[in-house]
Amino acid sequence: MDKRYYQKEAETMPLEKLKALQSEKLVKQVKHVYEHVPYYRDLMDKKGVRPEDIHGIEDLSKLPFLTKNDLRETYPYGMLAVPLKNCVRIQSTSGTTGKRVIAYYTQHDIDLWEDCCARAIVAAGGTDEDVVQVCYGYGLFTGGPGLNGGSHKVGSLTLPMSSGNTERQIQFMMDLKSTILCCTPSYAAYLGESLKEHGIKPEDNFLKAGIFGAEPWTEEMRKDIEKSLGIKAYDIYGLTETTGPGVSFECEEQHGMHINEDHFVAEIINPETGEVLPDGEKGELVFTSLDKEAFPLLRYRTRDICVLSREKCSCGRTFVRMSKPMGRSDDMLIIRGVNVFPSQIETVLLNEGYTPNYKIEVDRVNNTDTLDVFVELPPEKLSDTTEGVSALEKSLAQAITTMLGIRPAVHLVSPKTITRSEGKAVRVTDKRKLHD
Ligand code: DLL
Repeated sequence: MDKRYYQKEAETMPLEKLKALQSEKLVKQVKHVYEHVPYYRDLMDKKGVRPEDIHGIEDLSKLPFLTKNDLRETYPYGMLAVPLKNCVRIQSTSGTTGKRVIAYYTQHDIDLWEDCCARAIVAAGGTDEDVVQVCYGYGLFTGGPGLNGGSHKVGSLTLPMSSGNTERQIQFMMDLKSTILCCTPSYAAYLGESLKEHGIKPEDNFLKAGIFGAEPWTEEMRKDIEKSLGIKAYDIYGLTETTGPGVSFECEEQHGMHINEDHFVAEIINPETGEVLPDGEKGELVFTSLDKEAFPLLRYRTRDICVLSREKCSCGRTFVRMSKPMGRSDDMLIIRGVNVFPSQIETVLLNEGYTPNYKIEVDRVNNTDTLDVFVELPPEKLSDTTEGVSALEKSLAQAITTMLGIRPAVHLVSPKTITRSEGKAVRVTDKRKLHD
């Protein structure tokens, strides 16, 4: 067996064969959904498209889109495509942006999801010799269960730690010699910080790799985590609606995340018009799940903005690569008319030598938008004069202005005063929305 892949035949499939496979699966899937999900059948009928019109993936764009709103409208059972008795599990979104979405799984669906996570672990160098510490949350969130299942499939020793309890995380990490860490990048950064406080140097732990995702993170943050933990940090992407983590993952090349295209078809669309864009153009990512039985969403709009690339990858995988999501079309801030992604601010902070412990606050005062950035003063920048601090604030505000084109108010706060996150970090408060 080639240890670089978990399922080599699928992962390195020639493009033509892949397209034929996707087409065959799509035709079946559309029929399955049309017959079993009255809500989607209505959408198709309204668009004047019938299952017989779909001959292959070249016909994908004839199908209607689905959005999170559709899932809320059909809550809780309206999107189910198999009898409830065939389902063995539910998972759910965190509901931070509204009512929770429930995803259903048959055993077949769980197996394919865990295969996707196993592919991600193997791509990060995981084998049955590894000790995989999973500190994504367990429960309704897909992070813990997904990576847990993937790690089992690889045959690694799995530590189902869940999130939080940092003292215990460190104790198990050191005592059981964990080699692969799975958690959100913000928690990985916090673990790095905590290890340092315990006097544990990066070379003292046994970790070799980390598989981090579930929230946006920048290349600067990757470097920061790699340094503090002494590892190679890999990105993993996914969403509850499509199964969970593992829809795409990074290989050793780390030039985008390979989408598991034997199970999911990816499209990039213009979020305003819905028009399908060619590879290489930036837009909203849309997924069609080809194999899922219970909750098989067709043309689901993720709201994540990214770019797809079919450039050949040196790892041998043929699956298309997606860039790191550059933000979500629904979390992009428009401040004084300027489009701002929180990740742009994070890039500046880390480039200027600050830690990823920051908060962004947007408000509207006297009809003008305000942008406040709160960031911890790293101990090495501590100055005992207020002039010293305000000079640092001014220079950081200037660097952010250069990046964004609008001027923020920067507030340097004492180390350790910004709450650390154990799961997905919530860094932005838009008070303008609270006033509505
Ligand atoms: O966050 C699934 C997951 C768990 C992915 C563990 C990776 C690791 P949801 O809670 O449904 O599912 O949130 C999905 O999170 O649409 C993206 O906006 C964001 N997201 C997920 N992975 C990444 C990533 C899980 N690697 C939403 N980079 C998605 C940036 C990510 N954003």
